[in-house]
Amino acid sequence: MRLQSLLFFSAFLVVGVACGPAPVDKCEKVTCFPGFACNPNTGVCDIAAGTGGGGTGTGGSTGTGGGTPTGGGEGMGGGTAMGGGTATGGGTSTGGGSATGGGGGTGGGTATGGGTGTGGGIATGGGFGTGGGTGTGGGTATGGGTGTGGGVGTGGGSATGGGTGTGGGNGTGGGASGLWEVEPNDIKSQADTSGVVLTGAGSINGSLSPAEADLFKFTLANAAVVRFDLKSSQGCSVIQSTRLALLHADGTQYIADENEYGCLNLMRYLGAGTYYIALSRVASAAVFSYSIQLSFPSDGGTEAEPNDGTFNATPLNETDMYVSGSLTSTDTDDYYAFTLTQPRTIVAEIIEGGIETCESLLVDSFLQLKSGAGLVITSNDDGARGYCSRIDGQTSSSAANLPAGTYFLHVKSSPEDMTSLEFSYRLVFRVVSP
Ligand SMILES: [Ca+2]
Ligand SMILES: [Ca+2]
Ligand SMILES: [Ca+2]
Ligand SMILES: [Ca+2]
Repeated sequence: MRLQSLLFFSAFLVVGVACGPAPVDKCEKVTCFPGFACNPNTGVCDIAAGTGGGGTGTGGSTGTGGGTPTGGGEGMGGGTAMGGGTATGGGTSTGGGSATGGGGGTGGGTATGGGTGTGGGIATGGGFGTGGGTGTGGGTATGGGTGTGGGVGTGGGSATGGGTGTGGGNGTGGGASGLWEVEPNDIKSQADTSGVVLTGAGSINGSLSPAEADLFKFTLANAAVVRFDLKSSQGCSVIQSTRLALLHADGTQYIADENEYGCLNLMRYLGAGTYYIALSRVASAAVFSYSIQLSFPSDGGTEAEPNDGTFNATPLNETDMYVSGSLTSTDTDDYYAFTLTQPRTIVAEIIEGGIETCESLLVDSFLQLKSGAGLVITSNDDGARGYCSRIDGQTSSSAANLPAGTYFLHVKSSPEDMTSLEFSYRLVFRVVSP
């Protein structure tokens, strides 16, 4: 009964509009802020979720790497999508990253990492979407970048409130910094055909579900210390039961780190060549989006002996660097000094310096962080790979947010180990934000 009344009433309205005087465009002299659209019936600027919208996205721009290009269109009622990202529909998406949903959420929402979308996005390849909306888009990024990424199609825009953007751009790189995984990439041969190859500092973004693995080819032109950091824009707590491994060119495992909980990192001095980075699950756990960042601490040369006390410590003058050193039966203490000009968190790690590796257990270091007065702040014996040491202010408060001042890192052999007193090592030192 009620439905019938409603239908009748609606029909009446349609007829009434069709036969009445031409509607006045109250928006004729109205200029709205980006992301808002003028309602021709009221002349009021409103977030564009509602009707009409209109506008055809200017999309289709080609964005590279993270892109600046404006794609996705700036349709009336739509937002602005920059890069490989997303979504009109009311939001603003920068670099394929985050689209803040505008008007009511259709086509807006949050696109994490250039990958996905709200707006109904499906993330093949990156991020994941929250929110609702309809349509395919909001920035469904295949690979976060190439191709359909960022919203070719109805995404990011169709529907109410947004323009009909065919846009979103073709940005390679998906907007967020770095590359995006291309599935399938569960085994080495798939990693080869995916075309994703890391060649230097940068990052690779993707998402990992319980039943798969993600492999990436990595080539190194010159020998270097390479650091692989596995993080998530959702925070370290979402990274559970995960293994980060580095494989040889033949697919056999080189080194690995795994966790029950938290961000992961691997650091190794590597010769030039081809490797694979492999991310997999050691137990079933929820899907998470991730970024593996590759960085290269700079080569700070060799320790300056004698450096057996705080008074003659070898200086560490850079914020991401390594120094090569060695311990012998007659040189049992190596001191390094660094100065913080403002409160900072530090990470210091011992890795192999010669043919003997951390995993061989023949590099059994002991590392201490000391105050300017030479007092021990914190110590570590085997916190890194094998018997190598790591002091990590990112996971331990003792090396976090250190006040400005001078500090020392004291390297010696483990007091627990009477067999591995002599070894070469690299001390990798990094200053991070508090
Ligand atoms: Ca995979
Ligand atoms: Ca030494
Ligand atoms: Ca020394
Ligand atoms: Ca040790």
